[in-house]
Amino acid sequence: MKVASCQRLVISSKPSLATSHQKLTTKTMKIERIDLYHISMPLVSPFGTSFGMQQQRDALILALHSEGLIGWGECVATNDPGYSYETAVTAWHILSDFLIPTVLGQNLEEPEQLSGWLNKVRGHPLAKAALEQAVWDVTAQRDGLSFAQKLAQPYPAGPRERVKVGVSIGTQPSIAQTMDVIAKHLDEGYGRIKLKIKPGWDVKLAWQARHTFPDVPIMLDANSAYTLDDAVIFQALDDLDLLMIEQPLGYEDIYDHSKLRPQIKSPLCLDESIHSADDARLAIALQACDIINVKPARVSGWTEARNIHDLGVAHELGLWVGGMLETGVGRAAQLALASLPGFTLPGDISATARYYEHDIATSFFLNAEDSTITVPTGPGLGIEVDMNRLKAVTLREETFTL
Ligand code: OSB
Ligand code: MG
Repeated sequence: MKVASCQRLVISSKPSLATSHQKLTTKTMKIERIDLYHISMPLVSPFGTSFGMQQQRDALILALHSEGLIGWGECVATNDPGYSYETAVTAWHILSDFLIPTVLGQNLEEPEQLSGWLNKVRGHPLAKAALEQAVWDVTAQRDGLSFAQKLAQPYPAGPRERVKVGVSIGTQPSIAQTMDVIAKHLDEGYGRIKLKIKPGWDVKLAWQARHTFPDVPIMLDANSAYTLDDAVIFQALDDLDLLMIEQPLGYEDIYDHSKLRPQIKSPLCLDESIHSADDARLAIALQACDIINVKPARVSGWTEARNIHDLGVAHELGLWVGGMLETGVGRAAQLALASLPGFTLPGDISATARYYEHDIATSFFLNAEDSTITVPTGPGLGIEVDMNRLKAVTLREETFTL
């Protein structure tokens, strides 16, 4: 494919707090410059899943400059291709060599235009979503709206002010230690617990959690660690009154999930397998799930996430917003999505302190009385990026101009 060429230079900008809140009257916004940062941040505790253990969180942060405003995006592709085939390094390649050259110099009106510009690049939803987040942020700022208000424009009720959240707990060294971690998070005020499972770390764990915490909403996430032959394992969980079982089977599979679903009592949720509204339509047609975990990055961004929201509402699916251990930049945009009316189940959106000791942007806190986080109301994402901290955790940085 042919892509526009652009200037690339490595910059070092002066440390300052980046704010870009001003209302403009011009509708069309020229995309003038994009800064890309590959960051690496230590997690407060290691995060274990069926696909691996993570202690250090790599991500890309993107700053899009237009008409005196800055829109921020986070690419949640991580160190290794365990959750998705994308990594921070493949996303850097796709963004810097294809996506950014395609959008630089374009006249932006609304975020919905972006997918049309990017559709010559197949796949790579996590890379695309970083750019889309920045485009939603910058256009919301232009319109004098919060990200949530802009996203919620089609819905008469507008965005919710607070969204229900839970905590996702990685695999631990023992079941007893897992019970301690659950107790700690319940103490902090989290009202929904998600436990990561994998073969050999499932029925006993879930049984112990249910009996130790009889009234707590508990769900399990397998991250694709099982096959249809394991149906008996999921049947053994039938009487534990689980909120749901997330992505038990193949990471691209929809068909086998439709075969498993009628064999078990727990509601079935898809995460990895849903990359688009078309995938969601297929899952609905095959009755493969009761619930969808909507991660904007996995579906190329907020526009498609909202399409899936609308489809889910129309077909009475359960819906919630998933997480990828985001920094404050990504978390603000997750909260905006979760403020839409159809997201009625608690999201994997925890307080900053659950992930990072020192984040690169505004911290978020749990409202312990109702296990919610307050949706930012300032223009765009409504956060401040701490440029000193961003620079301190940056491994590689590049700026792209026309
Ligand atoms: O499957 O939902 C998942 C984190 C990284 C990759 C995949 C997943 C997760 C989580 C963490 O469960 C959710 C969070 O951000 O708290
Ligand atoms: Mg998941």
